[in-house]
Amino acid sequence: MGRRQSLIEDARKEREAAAAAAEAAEATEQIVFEEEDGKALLNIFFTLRGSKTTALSRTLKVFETFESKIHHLETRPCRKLKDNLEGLEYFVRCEVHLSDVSTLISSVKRNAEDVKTTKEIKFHWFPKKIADLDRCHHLVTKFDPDLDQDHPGFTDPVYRQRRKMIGDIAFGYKHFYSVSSLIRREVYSTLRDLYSTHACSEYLEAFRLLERHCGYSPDNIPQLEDVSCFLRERTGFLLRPVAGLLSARDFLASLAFRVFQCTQYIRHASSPMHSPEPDCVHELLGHVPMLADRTFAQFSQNLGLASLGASDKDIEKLSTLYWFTVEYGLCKQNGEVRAYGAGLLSSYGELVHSLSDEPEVREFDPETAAVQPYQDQDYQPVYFVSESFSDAKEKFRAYVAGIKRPFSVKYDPYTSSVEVLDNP
Ligand code: HBI
Ligand code: FE
Repeated sequence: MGRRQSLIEDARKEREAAAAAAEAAEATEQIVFEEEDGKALLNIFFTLRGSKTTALSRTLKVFETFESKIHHLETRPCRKLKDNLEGLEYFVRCEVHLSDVSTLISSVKRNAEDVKTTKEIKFHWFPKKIADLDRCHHLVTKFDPDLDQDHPGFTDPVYRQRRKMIGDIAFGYKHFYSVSSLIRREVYSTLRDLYSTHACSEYLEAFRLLERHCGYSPDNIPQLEDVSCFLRERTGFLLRPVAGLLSARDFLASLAFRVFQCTQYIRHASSPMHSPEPDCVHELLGHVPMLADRTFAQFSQNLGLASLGASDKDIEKLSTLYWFTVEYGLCKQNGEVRAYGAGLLSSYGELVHSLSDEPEVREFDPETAAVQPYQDQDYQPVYFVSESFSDAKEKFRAYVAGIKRPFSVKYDPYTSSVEVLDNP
């Protein structure tokens, strides 16, 4: 069969399948995942019995009124219905805003007969299995030393070239591969001195183990592979290299699979205590120890699962929640406030600031934290303090139940994949 012939054949099969689905049930719903959300693809079948010219134009007017995009329109012989004098059936495939679907259908029903519909809802594509994370690699150019004039390495071509080389290695990474990384002695020792008085107990325990088993020390270069193996044994989390700041959607999606996307280049030597973008100091000293805690790991994965296929608005809220918990969270411990956020534990200045009298500290509440404005240029003016990780996890569970998604996802740890379940 020639290519054109096979395309025609495919199109015919597709229409027949759509027609069969419409026969089986009126307004059946099927979820397809695409790049855009808030839109539905409708297949509408109808016949016309009145004066056919006005009936047709009135029916087509409905599609115009709802500004639907018509993908396909055809007529075909239909002899099934005895009182169908015209002997034709109409088939329209169109794209329409989700909120207009039911009004559009009822408007068509007022003008046409034997209306049958099937609906597909378009949602953002999201990874279904761990290897799909190879496609979650969309970088955000903000803070990139090649483009951001304020980046400490902007005027240093040698730094930029090395940063690019490490980034390219990460970019070429396919699931399961390893590269090495560095921690600078100065940062390591300075931060380490603060941990016993500023970090939460879960962090301190994991940090001790990382020093004992994974080569965390002021003078050593921990291997990503070693750290990843350590985390796998503790909580099943894996590290995979990434070339820079990822889009929030891709970054959160990987958490759903207990994968943490980890940068490997290090901050510019001119500012050892600060990096505008995530670097290996931030990942290894900030995130890794916390990911070794079971409850915190579960909380992180739940954030990721809630993000799969979510609308852009909900991604924004979830990433703000991530900011005030995983990055800048505080928690109560034995009557004291301690830090668990990676942004705090990897920044000497802000770690001290967060536990001083300066910032405002509020009780953690997901509804509030999800919409709290934040900035990524200076210390936070507001922090949220959780009673415990279990408490934060429970509160987050209640919050997620309020996010509208017409499907639910279930993680299968045996296959590292998510099952998508249609909600009835
Ligand atoms: N990308 N590589 C990387 N590392 C992060 O920590 C990170 C990210 N993208 C977005 C992000 N963090 C968060 O600020 C949230 O938007 C999820
Ligand atoms: Fe981070």
